[in-house]
Amino acid sequence: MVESAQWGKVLRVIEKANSIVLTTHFNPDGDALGSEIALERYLTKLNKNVWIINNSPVTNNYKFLDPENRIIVFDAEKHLPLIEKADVFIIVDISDWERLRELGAIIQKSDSTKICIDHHHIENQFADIDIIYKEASSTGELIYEFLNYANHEIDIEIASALYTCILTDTGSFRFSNTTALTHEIASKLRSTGINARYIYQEVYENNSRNKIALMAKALDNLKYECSGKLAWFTITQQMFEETAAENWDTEGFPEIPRTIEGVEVSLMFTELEPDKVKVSFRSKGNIVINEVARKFGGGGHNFAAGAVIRKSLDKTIDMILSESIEVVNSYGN
Ligand SMILES: [Mn+2]
Repeated sequence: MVESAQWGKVLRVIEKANSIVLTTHFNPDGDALGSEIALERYLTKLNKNVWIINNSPVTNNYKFLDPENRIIVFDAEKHLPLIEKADVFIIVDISDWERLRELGAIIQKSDSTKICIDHHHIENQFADIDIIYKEASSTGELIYEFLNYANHEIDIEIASALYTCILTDTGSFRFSNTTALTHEIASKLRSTGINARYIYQEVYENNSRNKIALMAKALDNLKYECSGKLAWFTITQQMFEETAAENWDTEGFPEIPRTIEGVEVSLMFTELEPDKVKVSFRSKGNIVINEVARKFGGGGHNFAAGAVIRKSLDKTIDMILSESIEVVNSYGN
């Protein structure tokens, strides 16, 4: 649990603020969006002026979280005045200015107080107030803790948003970050009357045909190394073009090879641009893989990590694969 003195700092800053801007990483997932929506509802109840400004749009499967379209996509011309007026920035589910893109550079320069609430590893101080707790299943779990600390009622909307955070970041309570506390919080959220089945269907049974077409192409080139302990696949620019799928459609793909018998580690290489490749690392939980990600300028959790490499797809594969093969082969020796 986060020390209450830390939450006290956050609460004092919020109490004094008039205008608050919330943001999160590029291609926001369920945890990022649910955390933003929960905080937005809480801050609005406190009569604060709140804006959620993101770098990328809300994908179809998360639109149910934001029926009133409160989440806006950053447009420098329109939103710079809002950002300049903000007394406080709250950045959720990310503690890396790079992944906040253009918006990050602008916020970083601002003199207003920056608060970060996140569950990813950090090396150095990131914001003015960093609430970083790696043991939390999700940022949503931390927001839940904070709202309890602040004695704020968890209504059905907040509960639905926070439940979405936990559901998605734990892979529906399957990943190793799922703890007894995670279930306890999920249970408390459900007892507010949320429709958990509806949330599940919105998130997971709402895939576009383009996404499934891309998944088929991606899995068609799945390859194995290390006697089947390592599985990897690529998604090329050409595959995106052929299927008309978007970058964010790859959400959930890195987890697929990990479901295969005998696979300990999986790698997904996504060609974002001709010389820019995103590598997603996943581990079944026996082999720590975030050190490889960190070696190449990325980071993440022990068993789920990522890095962006500014090299060609082939060079990136060579580099990351040989390093990962070494890590996998040294396991159990
Ligand atoms: Mn998260």
